Amino acid sequence: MHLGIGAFHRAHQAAILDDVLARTGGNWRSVGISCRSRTVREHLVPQDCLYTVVERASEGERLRIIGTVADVLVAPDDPAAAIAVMARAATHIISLTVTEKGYCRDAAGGLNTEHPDIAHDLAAPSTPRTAVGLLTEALRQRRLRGATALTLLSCDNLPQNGRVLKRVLLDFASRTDPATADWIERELACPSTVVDRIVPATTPEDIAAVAEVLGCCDDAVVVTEPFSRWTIEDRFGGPRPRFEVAGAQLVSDVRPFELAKLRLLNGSHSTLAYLGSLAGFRFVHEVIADRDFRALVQHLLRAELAPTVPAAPGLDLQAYQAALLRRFANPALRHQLSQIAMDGSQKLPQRLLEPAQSLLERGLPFDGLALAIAGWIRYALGRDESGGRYVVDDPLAGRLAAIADLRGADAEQFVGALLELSEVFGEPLRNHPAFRAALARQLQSLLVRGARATVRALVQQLSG
Ligand code: CS2
Repeated sequence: MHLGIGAFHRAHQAAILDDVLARTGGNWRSVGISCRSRTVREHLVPQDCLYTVVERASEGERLRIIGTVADVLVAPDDPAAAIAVMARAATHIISLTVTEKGYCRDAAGGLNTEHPDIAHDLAAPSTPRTAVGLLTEALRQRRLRGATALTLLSCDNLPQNGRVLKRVLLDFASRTDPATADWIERELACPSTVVDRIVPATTPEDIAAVAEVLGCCDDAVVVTEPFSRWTIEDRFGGPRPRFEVAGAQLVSDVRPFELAKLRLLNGSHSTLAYLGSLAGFRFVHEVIADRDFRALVQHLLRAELAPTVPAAPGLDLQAYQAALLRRFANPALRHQLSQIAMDGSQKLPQRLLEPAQSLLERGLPFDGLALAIAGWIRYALGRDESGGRYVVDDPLAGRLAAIADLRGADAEQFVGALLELSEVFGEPLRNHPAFRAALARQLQSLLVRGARATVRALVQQLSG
C-alpha cells in the first residue's frame, strides 16, 4: 500500500519496485491511496494503472512504463475500503508520501490534537480524514485479526521520519485505543528512509510531449531526473522486495544520509526558491545559472551545510555537492521555485535552522544560512520586490499574513514576530542574540536593496 500516491511516489518508490521486479520477478504490487483528490485515480485506473516516467537530462530523455501499481483508492470517498486493504494480511508494507504537514505535529514534535482534521479523527476514529487516523484504524483492525509483521515506510523529507511516524501514531492510538498503542509499540516496524529524486509537478506540455512520442495519451505522466536514490534503515517487520537489487542502500543508521540530503539538497533548494523568487526567477535551473546565486549555493554547500553532516561509510559529501550543482542546473526539468517554496514553515527547521544552530553552537560563521532564512521571512511577507502581492502557500499562512500586515514594522520587528512561531523556531535559536541580529541585518538588506543586490554583496564579502 502507498498512502499519498502523487507524482513523487510514482517517480521514485514505484519505479524502484518496477526495477526490482524486472530483475528478480515476484508478485509485489502496490495499491495507492489518495488522501485528498480523485485526480490520480481518474487518470490511472482507465489506463490499467500503467503510466510513463520520463527521465530528463540535458542530453536527452528516457521513457519507461511503470507497471507496479495495482489500483488506486480515494480515501475521502470510502475510508473503510482503504482501511480494509491496509488491514489485510497480504499487505506487508505501507509506505507514505504525505508531505511534512501530513504528520500533523505540534511544536514539541508530538501529535497536534488541535489540528481540525486530527480533532475530527479522534472524535470519529472509524471514518478518519488524516493519514494518521487512517493508519491507526487499519492497525487496530490488523491487531484484532492477529495479522502481524507489518512495516510502515515513511518517505517524507523529515529527519528520523520513521520515528516521527511512530510517535504520532502512538499519540493518536493512546487516545482512541490504548491496546492498539501497545501493539504499535511492540509489533510495528517503522524504519526511517531517505528519498532523493527531483520530481517537478507535471504540466499539460509534458503530457502533450509524451503523447507525441507514445502515440497515445497518458494522463498520469511523471517527469523526473535520471538521478534516484533511496536509503532505508534495514529494520523491516516482515517480508520485503529486494530493493537493493535496484540500487537502494540498506543501512543500519540513516542519520548521516538524511542530514546530507535534507541539508545539502533541500536546504539549497529552499534557498534558491525564496531568494530566487524574490529576484524574479521562476525555475531552479535559471537561478543556479546566475553567477552570484550559484556562488552562494556553492558556499552554503561547502562551508555551511556539509560541515554539519557527520562522516559515514558510503557517503561522499564532495561528490554529492558536485552532483547537486549539476542536478539543479538541469535545464530539461523546469522545476518551479513556487513548488519548493510552499509549506516553508514545515521545511525550514530541518533544512536551514538545524544546520544554523549546529554552526552557532560551534562558533562558526553562518552568514549564508542567515541570508537564506531571512529570504524565507522576506518571502513570507507575501509582497514581491515591486510591491505586488502573491499567495503564501503554508499551513501557517494566517499567522504569517498577520505578521506581514504589522503596520510600519522594520526588519527587527518582523524578525522578532517570526521568531515567536515556536513550531518553526526552537528555543535555542529564538533567543540567540547573534542569530536574531544576523537575520535582521539580512532582512533589512533584502527589504531595502532587494535579493539580487543582497546575494551579490554577501558573495563578494565571502570571497573578499
Ligand atoms: C523540494 C523537494 O519541493 C521541495 O521542497 O526540495 O521536493 C525535493 O525536490 C526532493 O526532496 C528531492 O528528493
